[in-house]
Amino acid sequence: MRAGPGRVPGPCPSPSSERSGIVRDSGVFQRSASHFTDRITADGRDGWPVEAGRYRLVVSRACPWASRSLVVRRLLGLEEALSLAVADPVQDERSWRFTLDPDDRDPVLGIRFLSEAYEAREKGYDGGVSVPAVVDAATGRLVTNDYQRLTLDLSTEWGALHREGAPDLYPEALRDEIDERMEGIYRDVNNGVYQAGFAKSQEAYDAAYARLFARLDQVSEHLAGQRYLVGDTITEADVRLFTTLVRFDAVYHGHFKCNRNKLTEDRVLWAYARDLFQTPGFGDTVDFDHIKRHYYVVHEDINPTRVVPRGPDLRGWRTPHHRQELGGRPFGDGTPPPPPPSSEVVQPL
Ligand SMILES: N[C@@H](CCC(=O)N[C@@H](CS)C(=O)NCC(=O)O)C(=O)O
Repeated sequence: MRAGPGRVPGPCPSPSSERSGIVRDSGVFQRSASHFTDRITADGRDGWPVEAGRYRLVVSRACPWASRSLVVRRLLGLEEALSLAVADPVQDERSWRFTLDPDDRDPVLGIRFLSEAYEAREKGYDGGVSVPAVVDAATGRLVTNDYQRLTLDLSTEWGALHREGAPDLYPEALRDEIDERMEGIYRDVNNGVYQAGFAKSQEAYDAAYARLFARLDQVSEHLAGQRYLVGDTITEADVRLFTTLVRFDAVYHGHFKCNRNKLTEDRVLWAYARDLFQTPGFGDTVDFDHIKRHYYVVHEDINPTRVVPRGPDLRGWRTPHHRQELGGRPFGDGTPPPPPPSSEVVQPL
């Protein structure tokens, strides 16, 4: 199924534009909905049954939406079942490309650009090409780019392939609370930083900035007394907050003008983010080099020189966080994941 209206079609946009959304007349950045919303499920009702080795997850380690799926895949131990393609953090006019691989081709899909999988799915497709994307390896066709649903399905539909000791990231009894938290965090924080960064009017920027820091203050207060966002274990809500916090000082604070304060200046959120970063499955998916190069090089309209800043100093991420004093059981009745496969190891800090 192809859902929702596509982005305004047209010639290949320049790499400097944010191609996953439009800026309205009011100057407000509006994110477009995912176009391909088929689901990979245990019963295969959309024609895509969960199957070990059948699909390829295409990500950029720079992208916060794709990084959710990187973390969840690690926590659930799906690395063998769902293989990984990592795109170059810097897109060109044909969007995401596999220039980190030998011969500039993804070795499994045999393609040079992710757009080829979109085209295989829909001939003449002229909408946005985004990560994360899941591709059917045998046919080379895109299955889904619905990042909101993808991680929830990895938790709830891929259960037969989870590792032993995998945590329950979306426990049934807590779903309402998790959904509610995630909704506010999505609107004001995950997407809020983009609305500040891509605002084309002072009013739009001011509004996004105000909502962002009001929400961060509220979340910080909440997390002062408990280790995780919902319940006493890591859930999907923590994954989604983490992927924005880990980028905050490196890109959002300067590049997106989210500069009331740095993450490191909020005692609670900084300790919370460090706690997760040091938890297996989180920090070992993060590549700050990819993150910085993507934002500062690709968004030419807000950083015309494309100069990538050297800072911030990242060594603080490894310092003690003391959050265990709040209790909490990170993996509930489960266990932490083992180290990533050698092919997926990211340069340590
Ligand atoms: N709105 C996107 C959400 C994911 C997303 O925005 N990914 C960004 C990277 S952080 C992307 O791939 N952008 C490429 C582009 O817009 O050309 C979608 O359509 O699914």
